[in-house]
Amino acid sequence: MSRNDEVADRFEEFADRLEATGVEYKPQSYRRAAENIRAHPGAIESLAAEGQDAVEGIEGVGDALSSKVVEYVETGEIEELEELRAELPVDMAALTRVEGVGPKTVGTLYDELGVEDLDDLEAAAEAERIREVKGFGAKTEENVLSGIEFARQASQRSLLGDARPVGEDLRRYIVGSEAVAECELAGSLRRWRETIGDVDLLVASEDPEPVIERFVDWERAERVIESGTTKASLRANGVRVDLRVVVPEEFGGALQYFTGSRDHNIGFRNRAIDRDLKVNEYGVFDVSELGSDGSSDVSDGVSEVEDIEAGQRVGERVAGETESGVYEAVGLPWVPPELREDSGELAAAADGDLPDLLDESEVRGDLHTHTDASDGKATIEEMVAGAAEFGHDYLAITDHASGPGVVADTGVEDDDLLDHSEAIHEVGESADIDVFAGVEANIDAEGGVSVRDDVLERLDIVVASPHSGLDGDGTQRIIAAIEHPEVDIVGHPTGRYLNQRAGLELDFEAVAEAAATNGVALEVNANPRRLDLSGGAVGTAIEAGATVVIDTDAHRPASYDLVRYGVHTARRGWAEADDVLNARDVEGLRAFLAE
Ligand code: DGT
Ligand code: CA
Ligand code: CA
Ligand code: ZN
Repeated sequence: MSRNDEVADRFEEFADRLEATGVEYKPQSYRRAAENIRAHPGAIESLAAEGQDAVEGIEGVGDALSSKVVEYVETGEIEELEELRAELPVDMAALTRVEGVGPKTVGTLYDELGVEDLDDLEAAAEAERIREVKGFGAKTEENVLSGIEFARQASQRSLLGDARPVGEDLRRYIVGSEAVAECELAGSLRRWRETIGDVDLLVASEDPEPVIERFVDWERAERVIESGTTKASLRANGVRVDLRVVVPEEFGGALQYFTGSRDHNIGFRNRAIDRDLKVNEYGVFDVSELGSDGSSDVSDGVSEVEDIEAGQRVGERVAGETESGVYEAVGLPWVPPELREDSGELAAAADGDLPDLLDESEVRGDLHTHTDASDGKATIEEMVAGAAEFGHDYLAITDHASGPGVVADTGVEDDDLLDHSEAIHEVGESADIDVFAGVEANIDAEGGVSVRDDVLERLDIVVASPHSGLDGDGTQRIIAAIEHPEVDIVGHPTGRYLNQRAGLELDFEAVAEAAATNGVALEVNANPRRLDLSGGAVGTAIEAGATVVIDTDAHRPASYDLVRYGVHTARRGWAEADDVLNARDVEGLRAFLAE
């Protein structure tokens, strides 16, 4: 997460807290400033260093807000926000994650019932005390009770899109130490899981002390949780980061171990045991000379932990310096981290059947993007130029049609879509890349598509997405949209928001079969709030013969680079370039659209 995002997050919290205490108008200006700071292409810390005037160059950031930006960048805190936090000591982020609970409700429930966190909220709902508060009823209690588990889980895990930049920034900072021989991200972050419990960072060094010192000195650390001789933990941007320092000859062993997943590692170790080898975080050891030592009880995680606590380096070391050496010692090719979820990857590796995974560089275009004709923040020209600069060969502009679930008044009316399409083609004619004009139509509750057929027919590309009524089983609804003759892509098929709402339940196999039959691509929406389809669903879709497409749903050019989150999500579903529509060249794309 960039510092822009960090400042924007603080402003959004500011807005929530103001709203909770009943302040009017001001919250909107904080939210608007937050949005513009997030979208600002330059680094906010450089502007802050130039002074308040420079910060005020960002639209919507006036005198009062620019001083808070400077204060935050200089001190890591905003005093007024700290005061608001003290005044209303609630876990705003967690509470507002419960569907139907907004900042205003949080403020009222704190005033009336002293609700500070999810446990308090649950207790109040169970005791039927919420219905006694003016403006609330039994329905609110019901919503709270059905939404609280989701919110609780969500509170414990960060979005990949928030955690990954923390890990990457920290890694760049840590390798600045001369004592660091190697440094890699490990854990779920290296596997690109959609949510992250904590960030794991691994360093190879002969001299851990200066590495630990540099780590705990990171200017963006909100708090150092612990600091030892070879391990330390800190919190940054709300995420816990665990650092471990190991000697270089054990780096590969440690990287394999701490990348996980736990289930992958258990399978891997069992395979090693069959070959009289012992695998632990220190490397691979030949224990064939040691008789029964330790090798009979390593098949479950518990005794494994005991092994490691005993610090066992038994037998003769046969691998440990590199991770590929560790796999090789057990008779396997290196397994890409995204596949390490115990979903058949070890058998595939043993049989030489690992997929040739899609690479970030193989994506040639973006087929779901917006401009300021709907709710985007940039013009057609800016979006096209941005795509060319990003390195894409083609771009589809698919502004929202008007309809339910679309921000009020931002959708393009049917009668205006063809004019818009003409304007897009006009820009396309003088561009270095191929530009397609389309629409993002809504899939209604019955699976109908919200734009007239005679309009859809004349567009280059039609994305249809669910935007409303996003609960319950949506299988028939999505299949109906897939069967619509003009639909090319189903956008964010479940409509989920990670950590916020689960979205539609879908029988992915049935959806994928319909998509394959009808020549419709299923989207992996790369926005880190969505990652929809998920990696698991991509796996099912590909298995059923469907084509997937990786789109950013960009509302501004800066969002094109979110595509990497979609690529790695697709890799978690074992996607190869052949499975992915926008890994095709423009001729291949045209052929698909013409089907
Ligand atoms: P997270 O942080 O919840 O998103 O998921 P991970 O996978 O990053 O898990 P974490 O941070 O607890 O540990 C990192 C890796 O270290 C994990 O994927 C596998 C390995 N590991 C940690 N503790 C154990 C254990 O008790 N047994 C086994 N077999 N592996 C472990
Ligand atoms: Ca972790
Ligand atoms: Ca960890
Ligand atoms: Zn969209």
